[in-house]
Amino acid sequence: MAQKPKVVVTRKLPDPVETRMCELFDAELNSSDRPMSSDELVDALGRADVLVPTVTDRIDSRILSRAGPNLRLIANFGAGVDNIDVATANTRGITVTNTPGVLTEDTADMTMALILAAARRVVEGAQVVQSGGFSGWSPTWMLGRRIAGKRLGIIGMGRIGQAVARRAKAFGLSIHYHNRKPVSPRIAEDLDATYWESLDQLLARMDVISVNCPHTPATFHLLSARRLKLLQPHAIVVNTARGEVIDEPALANMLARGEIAGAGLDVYENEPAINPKLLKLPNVVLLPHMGSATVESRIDMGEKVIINIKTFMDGHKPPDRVIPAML
Ligand code: 8YV
Repeated sequence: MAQKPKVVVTRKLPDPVETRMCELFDAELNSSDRPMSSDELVDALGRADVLVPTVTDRIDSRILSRAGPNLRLIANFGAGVDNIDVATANTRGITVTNTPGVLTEDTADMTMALILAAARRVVEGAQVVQSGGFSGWSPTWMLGRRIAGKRLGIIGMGRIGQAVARRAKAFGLSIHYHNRKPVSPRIAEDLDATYWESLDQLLARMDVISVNCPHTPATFHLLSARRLKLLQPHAIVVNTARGEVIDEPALANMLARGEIAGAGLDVYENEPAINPKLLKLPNVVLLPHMGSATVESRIDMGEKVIINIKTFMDGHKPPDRVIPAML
């Protein structure tokens, strides 16, 4: 029997995924789940045929320049690959794969949860009750804002953006979006969606903004201080994509000054660090990067990783190969 490939997994993955990996590969697991330092990553790249990193591992050109001769595949556990310098990897003959599709619905659910939580003060209300502060109902207490009938501007109309649009439409929001190009006429009609080529125009007109695009050099600080200023004062900003898409200090300042009404954030510019100003604000709902955090998503992501490794090692094109031009 041919020797099994050495697969180094940087973080603890769900048990069924790890078990299957041990059956198929010479898998090196990380039961402690402690993130690897960059020196440890360099070591891992030196001994692996395949590396399975996550969003918490930064595989940049410096680290890739130290990769061993056997490293042929980086099978990312995650859809976003902004943690990996894909172009450099490819130049060095290393293929990169990701796990698209399987976390779409869960991430879209979390986006709706944040829209609702921010608009209807869900977390604030829960905190009042749990701290023993609920002294009775009042007609003018804890008033939020209705979402039905409002305009939602989705930035990035890929799989997740469209899944958000489907849900939001059912909640009575009207769908607007900005994307590199319009979606197909059939999808636009199904979603009753309005395309804005100009992001500035979209921002100035929306009640709720949802960021659903990947982080690439082109989307870094897409919501810059200048663009955030275009938002209406009652607007809510939700981000379940990547923190780097928004200028986080500018957002925090505007929220603190009441220049926009609220925000629901699952991701941050310098994770796990969060702008300290945000932590003190009453008008934000802050989650710890939980968009795909369901048992189902994480197992499906692991299965995708396994399929990508297995197909690649069997000499075929892996289904989820990332090509830099796609980014
Ligand atoms: C994952 C994500 O938890 O897949 C992604 O791009 O942002 C998350 O949902 C994370 O990336 C796992 O590496």
